[in-house]
Amino acid sequence: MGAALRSGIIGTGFIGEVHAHAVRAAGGTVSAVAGRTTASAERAAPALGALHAAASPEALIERDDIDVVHICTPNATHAQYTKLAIAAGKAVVCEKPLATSVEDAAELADLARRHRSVAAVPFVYRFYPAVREARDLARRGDAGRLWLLHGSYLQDWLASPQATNWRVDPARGGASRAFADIGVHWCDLMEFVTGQRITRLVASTSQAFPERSGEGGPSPVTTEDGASVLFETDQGAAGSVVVSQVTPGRKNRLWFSFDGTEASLSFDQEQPDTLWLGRTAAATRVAVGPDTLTTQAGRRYARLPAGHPHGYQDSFNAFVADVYDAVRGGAPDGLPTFADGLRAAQLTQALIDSAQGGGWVSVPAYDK
Ligand code: SOE
Repeated sequence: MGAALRSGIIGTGFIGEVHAHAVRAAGGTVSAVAGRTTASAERAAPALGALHAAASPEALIERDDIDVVHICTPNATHAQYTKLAIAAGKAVVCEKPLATSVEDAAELADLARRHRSVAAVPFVYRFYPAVREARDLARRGDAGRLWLLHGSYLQDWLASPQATNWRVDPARGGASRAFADIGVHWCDLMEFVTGQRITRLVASTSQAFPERSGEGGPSPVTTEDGASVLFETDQGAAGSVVVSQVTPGRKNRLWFSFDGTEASLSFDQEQPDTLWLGRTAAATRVAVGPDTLTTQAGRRYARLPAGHPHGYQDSFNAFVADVYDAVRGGAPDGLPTFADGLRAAQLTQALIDSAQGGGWVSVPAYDK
């Protein structure tokens, strides 16, 4: 274990605080935080445990007491800060979506590759022990040939026309909202667990509320509240996913069933310590905990003793711990990088093209 890594966090909202906790859990320090103004950074510094409030994101990136820059700002600003951070020789953790266009995401992935930067995107659901266990079982062939891949990712924090957020605005959040914000998590998890890649998709997007509260009264919304997607994979499987941010009562229900010829694997982020392994003749529940996990891959991320639930922050902590391991020269398995951020941007563009009348749309092959 080398000297404590020093981070800088750009962004003062909910997710910035989640990153700050994870940095400390990984043994790092938060040297500085930056927001839209010096005053917003000063207000956020105590909650983030940051030693300094930077005058601007640019000033934070230039500091020499920072090894890793965490970019936790509205989506449309990710590319500009990421470019500066890579050019300054920093490791980068950039929130998803990495960029609001495929071109920008491709440029960032290329830049990170050329600079050999540690450059990660928080697809943090990969860091649930039950998900690692599912991936290991799938890889070992325990479920047979996975032929039907389905699920949903449902939330309700936008389930009212009064509810609004910068993500609703395409200028700040990007042309896709529900899919770019949470649908990409589901697709990342599906590809990560099954090892299959989506080759083409057809999508329909919809809105529960075509108007939402704006500064001068109700204003039209162009981004989607929900999306329904059918897809095919490079290994001959078919699948579907429904994504929504207007499903009353569903807080953060990322759910999947990956069905094989021998067994089906099912996971629900709202009951994250349980991995369901279903068989025709007998059904088994595999509860997470050092004693009940069957694979090393799952056990590696089960940091809490049996019976203590693993939550969202625990997954974030595990993700950041692996990023910092990589910064120190390690090679943690399954770290989501800018290549995965680019993948998400390509899937999002395919969804937009399809929903705009494009029918079945091909998705480029994954480029590690
Ligand atoms: C809001 O929809 C949000 O915070 C997403 O931006 C995160 O990526 C997801 O993990 C939880 O919900």
